[in-house]
Amino acid sequence: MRIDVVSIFPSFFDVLDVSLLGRARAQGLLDVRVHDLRDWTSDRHRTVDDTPYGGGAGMVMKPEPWGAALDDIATDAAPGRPLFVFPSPAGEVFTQATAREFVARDHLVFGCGRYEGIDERVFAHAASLGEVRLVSLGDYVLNGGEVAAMAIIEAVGRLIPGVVGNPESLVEESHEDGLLEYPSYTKPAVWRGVEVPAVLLSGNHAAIAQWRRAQQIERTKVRRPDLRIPGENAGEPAS
Ligand code: 6GU
Repeated sequence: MRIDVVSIFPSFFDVLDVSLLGRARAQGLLDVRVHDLRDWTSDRHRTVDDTPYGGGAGMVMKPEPWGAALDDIATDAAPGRPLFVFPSPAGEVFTQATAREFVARDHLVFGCGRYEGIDERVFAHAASLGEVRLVSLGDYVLNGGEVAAMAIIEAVGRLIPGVVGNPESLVEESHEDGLLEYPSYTKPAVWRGVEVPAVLLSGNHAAIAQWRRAQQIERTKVRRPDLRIPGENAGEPAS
């Protein structure tokens, strides 16, 4: 998979060299290229922002550098039209289902906005070069798209076959089955006076699976009442 990132702070992405994704890049499973938006400016000050039409606080990212950057990256890249991902608190919420959609693509291009956002016309232009998604991490505000893009790249990157060593660890985790993950324990069996739940030491695999499922359902109900429990009717109490 090819991923291009456009940002005015390319060094945010230095950490892509470490851990699982760093190894995936070294192995050629993931081709990530980070670009400085200012390389597509043409004035002496390398200006990327300007005041908003209509007034208001803050600055807006100018369309010209973005247009030039996206044109170059779309034509340079692998065959097929890219998926442009613009992290934005005004976007659709990014979920594990979104990550699975994105990993099916050959080429992702992340456009990281700062300030009050990017001139709206840039999104329409990107849509002429490929598909466009505006994606939010959740209902809070970050200073720019970089940290969100990192999170999305990690969530998508670990779904590429071969990136995560044991593929079973991909299915047995929070959100893959619509539920939060069950609690985990390791040795010692008693730590600071607290015992590991006895069922986990029983060797009874059916009982363990049943206990884990019940734990998943219980903690999902308590911690995430907004999530549907698979097999239960929405909003109705179990009869
Ligand atoms: Cl994707 N961007 C920004 N700037 N803030 C956010 C976000 C994204 N998701 C949550 N907050």
